[in-house]
Amino acid sequence: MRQGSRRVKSILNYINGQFVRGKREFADVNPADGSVIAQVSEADESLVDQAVQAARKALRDEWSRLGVRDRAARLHKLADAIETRFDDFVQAEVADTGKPVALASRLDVPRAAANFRAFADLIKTVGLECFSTETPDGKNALNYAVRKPLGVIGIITPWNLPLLLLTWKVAPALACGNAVVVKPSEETPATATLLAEVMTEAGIPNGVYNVVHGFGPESAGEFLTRHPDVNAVTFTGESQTGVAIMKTVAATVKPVSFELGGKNAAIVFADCDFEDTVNGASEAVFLNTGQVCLCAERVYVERAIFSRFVEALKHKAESLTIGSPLDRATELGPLISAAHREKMLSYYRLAREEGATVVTGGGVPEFGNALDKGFYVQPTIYTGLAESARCVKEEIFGPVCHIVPFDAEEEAIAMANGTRYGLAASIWTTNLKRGHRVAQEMNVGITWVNCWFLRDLRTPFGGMGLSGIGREGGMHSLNFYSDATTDRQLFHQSDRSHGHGQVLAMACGGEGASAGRCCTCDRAVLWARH
Ligand code: NAD
Ligand code: 6OD
Repeated sequence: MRQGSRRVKSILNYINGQFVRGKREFADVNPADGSVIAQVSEADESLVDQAVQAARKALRDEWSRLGVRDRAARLHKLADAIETRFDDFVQAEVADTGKPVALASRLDVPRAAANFRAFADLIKTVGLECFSTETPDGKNALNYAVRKPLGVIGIITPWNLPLLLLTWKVAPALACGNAVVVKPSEETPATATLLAEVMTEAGIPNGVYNVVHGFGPESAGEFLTRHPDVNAVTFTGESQTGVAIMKTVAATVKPVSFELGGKNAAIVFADCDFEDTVNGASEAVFLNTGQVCLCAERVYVERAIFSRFVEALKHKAESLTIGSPLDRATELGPLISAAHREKMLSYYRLAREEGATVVTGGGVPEFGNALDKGFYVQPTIYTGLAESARCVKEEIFGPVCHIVPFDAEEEAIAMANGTRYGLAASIWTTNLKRGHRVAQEMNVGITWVNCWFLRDLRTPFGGMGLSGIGREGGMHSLNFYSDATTDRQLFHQSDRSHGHGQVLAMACGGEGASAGRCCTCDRAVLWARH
């Protein structure tokens, strides 16, 4: 399709290894200047069904039957393929989200490759429970668990870190032997589709990874979550969307993993390393134009350094380079959409109505060029709001924070915990004891001390309260994306001393057992069930 003299590309659905056009299209808009960069093909209910059936077939015929090492090797190839097309992924992510090219190059795309490597390595090394036990009549037995894929996983993701968050779910789902149907955000469809282009060269069979485009209610998102052949739903997005999805999946009793919104706090003690803390807090508030679920929108600062801290963070905010995402020097890009900017500006107005003092920002920057059509806002800092103010209670999801002084540690803890969200917190202090003590008191899933968004992919990630259900990361992801079942028991005649040991006997699998003997040790197997 042509727009003016420019060619606008098409972004298609990806089903069973083929790019597929839907009956309707919607526009993919570049947030930096409001231009249409692509027409996206919307999947209707029948296309979503085709994707689910393709996934079910691929799962049955091929993927779940591959050995773990083989699956892991292909996930490594996928990581390599992402790196080979690094620039394409960066450009697509930047055009869709408006995030600075420097940020996409250092965070989003490297993390996509790292996600596949992390789960490929983990799946090869993890074990499950295996116990030596005895039958009631005193014979030796092994009782052990095996990991089985759940089946077809519906993956629904948001627009703020599109590729990072999508691969955070696709990687462990595939590692466990599942097939997936992903529904990326309607705002950022490009990198999920680009990922489809590298699936075949990485040796991922057709139908294992499928992409359907569209919206939420009465569109691809809802069709996927209510589909009876989708075995589990993993979702990252707003808490209220989580509520809607939970109602839908209840009808077919699917397990869910929810990573939802946050209203995160940073607590800054007077004994902090001041410069490091101001830099760290600036990242925590403004990274990705404040559009990271982990961003701090509430900053509590010990009174002795309150004024100095406010002044220093103001200086940082005003020094951030706002501009074109394509410029390597840009630190702050636009918000995702005109609608999100309108929401942001409504909170900027509300803050004033609620009695905030505007330390800096609160408006829209002017560029005098095409960027004036983009969805930019100024980085903004407030003080002076009551803890009960809506701006302090509600997730805003932009480059904004409210700074509040405190006198005592307990007061800071109480204010930080005064929210129904429970995703993340950061504590800034050089007193190590205090750092650990306060971290333990935070009612959140993730607390950082003297840092922020420092991730080891093996640790649990997720929130409490309105911030989510379940944990992903490392073993937590594997446990969500698979069922551990105790489905085989091999019984050996009383023989505790045999050199091969009982675990080896277990590893010999069904054939040895069905032949009546253990294929490893050649002793008689008294009884086996498969
Ligand atoms: P959103 O909830 O509006 O949309 C997320 C996805 O859900 C999109 O793909 C959308 O099409 C789909 N969707 C919407 N309604 C649906 C429905 N009824 N059924 C099925 N699918 C539906 O979220 P967003 O605006 O894209 O993202 C921003 C939000 O995501 C913020 O609240 C942010 O805090 C949260 N988030 C949380 C985490 C986390 O790890 N906890 C990470 C990133 C973003
Ligand atoms: O780092 C991660 O694994 C993760 N899920 C980050 C989420 C960021 C939210 O915007």
